[in-house]
Amino acid sequence: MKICVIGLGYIGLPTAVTMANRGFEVYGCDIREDVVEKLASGTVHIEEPGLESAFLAALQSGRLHVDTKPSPADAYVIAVPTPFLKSDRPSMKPYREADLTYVLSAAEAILPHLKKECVVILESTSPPGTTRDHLRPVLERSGLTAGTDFYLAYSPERVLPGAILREIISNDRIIGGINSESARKAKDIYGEFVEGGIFETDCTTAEMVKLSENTYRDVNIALANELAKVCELVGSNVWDVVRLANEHPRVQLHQPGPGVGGHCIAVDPWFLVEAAPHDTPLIRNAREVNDAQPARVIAKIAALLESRGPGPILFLGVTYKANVDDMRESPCLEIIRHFAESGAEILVFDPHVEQYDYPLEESLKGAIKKARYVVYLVDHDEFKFMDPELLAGKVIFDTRHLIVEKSVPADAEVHLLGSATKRKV
Ligand code: SAJ
Repeated sequence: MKICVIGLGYIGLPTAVTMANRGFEVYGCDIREDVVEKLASGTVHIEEPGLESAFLAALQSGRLHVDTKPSPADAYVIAVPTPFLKSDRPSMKPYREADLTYVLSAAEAILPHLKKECVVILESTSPPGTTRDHLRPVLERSGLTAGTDFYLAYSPERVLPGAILREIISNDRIIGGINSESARKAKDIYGEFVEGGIFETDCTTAEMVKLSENTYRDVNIALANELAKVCELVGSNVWDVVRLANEHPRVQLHQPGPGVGGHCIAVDPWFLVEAAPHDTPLIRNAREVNDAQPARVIAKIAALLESRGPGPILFLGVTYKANVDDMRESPCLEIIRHFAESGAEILVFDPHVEQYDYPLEESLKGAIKKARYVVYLVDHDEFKFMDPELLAGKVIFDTRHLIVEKSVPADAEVHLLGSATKRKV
């Protein structure tokens, strides 16, 4: 079976690679010529554990081909971005709404190749109704009818960056068809490589499932961030509170932090607000709480600088979360930019990032030596086991609970987000 995967980014590329390695003839395409050139020369453009070797294996098998245009195929998988734009709708102002341009131009690109019995699957996270009300009309301009002449389904990607290749196979899959025949046809394809359960439903329900999952996480992170504020006021430590509350069999509190980044959780809840602007105050509020976290971190560091005097500030981590190279929507960007623009002496170290707006330090050790303030923004593994002597005399602000008592010398001053007590450990 020939599959054409449209969009070779964080989801499309691992999907194309997995399918090729499971025996499909895969034609991957991306509108970015630089990406296609790089891939054609045997180099992957994103950091993801195991991706490069799996990609090379797929290329060498002769079953993976890359191009800037779609090829005729039996099935099309659309995995393009759905960014969000500032909204002009009065009910959404000052918020943003989904931009379906990439999804719709992918559909346009498929159109000349669409024939009877083809299967078209959208994987991009999309507002409810996208498959039925936006994708279907474009594809039906072919003169073919979705559900009878060709099959149309929505199947959200659910993989966790950092564990994509494993989760693409092991996670359960939701497949929402425009009708049940479409869901079944799409299931036949995923059934070739998915080892988790595959659950069939309609396409709008599948779109809602995806958005609900990420919104669940966003709302719970907002709750943790709010609990952190309460703990600071009442003289408790939120990390202990979360850990102990989670001993309850029906409680699963999330972790507080410097904010929510990435291209999913910080974006997707807005698609639900867009669908029902007057009925989603909780979701909107959670977004606002999480978006305000970087400003809280900035205020806390500024207060330390005010009372302890100026000095070089080392920021540890730039990415949106641990052990990835992705900086999209990272809360660190706002925090670091603030201090850089306010004239503070800043140092930045992130072992996963090669290029950034400000110079990056080459070694963790060297960077810490130069710093007076050490701000932990990302919980990369590299930051977990630090030579305690390096931190002697430093003023530390930890937004991720990386500092454990034993790892810090007595004369370091440690401040922890969500904890009232300055921990002199
Ligand atoms: N974060 C916290 N506290 C937490 C958990 C996360 O502050 O307790 C922050 C992280 O530091 C990061 C952001 O939230 O800045 C998002 O990180 P994440 O690991 O929660 O999620 P993503 O964006 O990397 O991946 C999510 C996943 N969704 C869920 O776990 C429900 C993934 O399965 C999805 O495939 C992905 O979104 C997506 O593409 O939608």
